[in-house]
Amino acid sequence: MSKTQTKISKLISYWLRHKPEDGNIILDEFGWANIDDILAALKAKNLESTQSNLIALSSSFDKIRWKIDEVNHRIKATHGHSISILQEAEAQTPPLTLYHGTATKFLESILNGGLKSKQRQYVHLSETIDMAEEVGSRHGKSFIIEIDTKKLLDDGWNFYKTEQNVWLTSEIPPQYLDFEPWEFDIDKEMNNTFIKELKKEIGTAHVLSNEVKNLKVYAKHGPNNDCLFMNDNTNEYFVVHLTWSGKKEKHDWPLIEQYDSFEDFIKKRLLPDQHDWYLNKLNPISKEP
Ligand code: HQG
Repeated sequence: MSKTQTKISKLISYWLRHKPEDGNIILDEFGWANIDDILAALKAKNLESTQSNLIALSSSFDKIRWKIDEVNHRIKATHGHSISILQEAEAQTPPLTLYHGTATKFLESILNGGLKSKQRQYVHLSETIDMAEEVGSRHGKSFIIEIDTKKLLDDGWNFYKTEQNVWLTSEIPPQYLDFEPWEFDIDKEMNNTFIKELKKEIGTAHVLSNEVKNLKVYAKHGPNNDCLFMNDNTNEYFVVHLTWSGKKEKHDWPLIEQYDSFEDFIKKRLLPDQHDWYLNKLNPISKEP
């Protein structure tokens, strides 16, 4: 794509998604603009184009971003709006699981506040892990969040599907999000169960014996016994491989991994665990001997 075409495509997406007034363009309530208005706005910036050029440009993208109504000479963005527009398509039933690709630097905030639409009108979700991976990697080290759409539908969320199989929905609180293969939705009972077992297993010589009073459970590893404890005072994190023996263990058991911060845990443990999790999910290790 030439520099001029890139400039034209970014300008049009900017006007259609975020600032139509910047090009003296009026969108209808569904986000449609007259192509003549778009061409006039481009001309005002010394950029010449035609409807057929826009159609060719739109089909050259790596993904669908615009919808062009050639008969009525209209154009709209299919997704990514920060301005409020009505969805023309009826709300639809999404697949049981959708994915949101984000960057690890956003994780702690998302864990606490859920998925926000930020500058956009909707949260954007992908149908495949690959699509989510591509979206997340635009912001940094990519991390995949799984969305339990059945729970959201039961609790009243609407989902809209774009031409590009991007799913749009409202902001999503943290309890509907899965950060595979770790579970962060720890209730008081689970916290007490894990703390009680930890106290049973560690002897006075264990590195955690003086910390237990400041520890709380932050997450547990779905497939195995690993449990992430956080020290409220020092903001340190410990992954402990509980033996669930219910009795004092010898030497330095249960074994632990110490992390200086949550970011350190994400980098050294959560991200590698997720990579293995999806690798096995996508290419299950064959069960044949
Ligand atoms: C993150 C592209 C901190 C969110 C894609 C994302 C998509 C939070 C970023 C479309 C947060 C917003 C949209 C919270 C969410 N705390 N960060 N509580 N909640 N975030 O670009 O989904 O290629 O607005 O995870 O394909 O990356 O442009 O959203 O990382 O369809 O056509 O805040 O844009 O389409 O970033 O991308 P964005 P997005 P195009």
